[in-house]
Amino acid sequence: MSYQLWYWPSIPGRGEFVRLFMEASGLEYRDIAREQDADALVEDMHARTGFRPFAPPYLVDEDVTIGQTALILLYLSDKEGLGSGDLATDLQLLQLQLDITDLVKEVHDTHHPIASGRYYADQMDAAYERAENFREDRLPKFLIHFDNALATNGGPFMLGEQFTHVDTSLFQVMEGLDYAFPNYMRTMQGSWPNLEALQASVPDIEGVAAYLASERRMEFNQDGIFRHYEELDEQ
Ligand SMILES: N[C@@H](CCC(=O)N[C@@H](CS)C(=O)NCC(=O)O)C(=O)O
Repeated sequence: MSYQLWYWPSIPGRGEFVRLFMEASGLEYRDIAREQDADALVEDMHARTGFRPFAPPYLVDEDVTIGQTALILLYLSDKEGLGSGDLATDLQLLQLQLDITDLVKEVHDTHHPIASGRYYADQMDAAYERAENFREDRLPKFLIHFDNALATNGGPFMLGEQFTHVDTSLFQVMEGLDYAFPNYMRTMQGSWPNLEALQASVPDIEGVAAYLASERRMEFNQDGIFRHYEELDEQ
């Protein structure tokens, strides 16, 4: 039985974190809003009752519907036997995935620091200040945190040789940062060697290699979470 993923069809966004893990793990899924359209997503989400998701992405597995990227990944990992096999370690992996959730929100807030619903052009001054603080303070703090965590089991992945949902997500984070902040990432190259090794290793996972070469893999774009604005990447 294949999973149903619901996410906005025009951006990689948070849906990409779910796609990457499913592709890496060889899980069958349908990307429903990409088969249909964004209206179908809105209609489906609002038709759901009970403890329904607040926002996409969400995953439907027969009569189970789960929202929140980190929880979707935990659900898949647990159900498919793709975790560590130890509760405490699996919760620590979830902890890292939630740290990624926080980082992704901060990336988004560099270009939309005041309101998600307003145009970038209407919040550029605040964005400039927010991005400067993000580059100088917040981003290195997050990346050092993940780099240190990767040293725990000798790499290239969090558990060593076995990849987890945290590794595919960190790959997407590094790719997204290269797209959004190319000057910064170039200047800082070598500062987080374990993350750089992970970024080089994830594309070698068989399912990921096939996915990255396929049309299913979406390019970053200026409507997504990771966006490139030169003025936000000044050094
Ligand atoms: N914490 C949630 C955030 C979900 C989220 O913000 N989804 C965005 C798209 S990436 C959305 O459509 N938000 C609509 C809203 O917040 O009203 C997660 O990690 O999945």
